[in-house]
Amino acid sequence: RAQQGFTVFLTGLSGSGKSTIANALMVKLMEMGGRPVTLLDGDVVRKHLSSELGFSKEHRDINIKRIGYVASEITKNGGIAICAPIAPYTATRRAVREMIEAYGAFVETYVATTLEECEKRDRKGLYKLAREGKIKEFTGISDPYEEPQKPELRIDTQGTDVDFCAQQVILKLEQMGLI
Ligand code: GGZ
Repeated sequence: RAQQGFTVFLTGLSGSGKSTIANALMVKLMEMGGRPVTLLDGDVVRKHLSSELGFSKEHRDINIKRIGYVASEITKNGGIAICAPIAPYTATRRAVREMIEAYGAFVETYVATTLEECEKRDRKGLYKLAREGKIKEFTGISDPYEEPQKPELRIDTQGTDVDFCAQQVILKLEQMGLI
């Protein structure tokens, strides 16, 4: 029997490491072979699927539900979807979970890098701009991030490398019988 599809949904602050972990995870899953793997990264989705949207709660929710819909179609067809948006709202994450669990497994993975650490790294300089008020509604600074209370997996990135973080997802997928 063909294995069921599943979605790995990485959520966390800007600069928490979601994209980096998502890319490393994609490589590992592709190396295992056999099944198509689709990456739905935050900024790529915003460019191609949600280019008209901003960062109000309403627009973020539309963005996340679009990602959820695409991931649910991939999951339905037995594929693997990796999503990496901020997805700051618990209720919206739950709605996406329900969409996907109709067809396969939803593996919510909280990339739990603290705001302090993200701001210290500030790889793209966005936190500085947000502090200066030059970016409005910036998650963690002037907009909420509701921490996942019961994610399937929580990753602490501080003091660990990306390969080890991606490996934790692989282990969880094995434990859940998904790979
Ligand atoms: C949060 C913002 C904002 C605001 C631009 N708030 O680190 P990045 O740059 O590459 O990732 C962030 C990305 C967030 O888009 P998402 O689609 O993941 O967000 S959500 O799930 O809430 O819809 C950041 C950039 O866009 N960015 N303005 N105000 N992040």
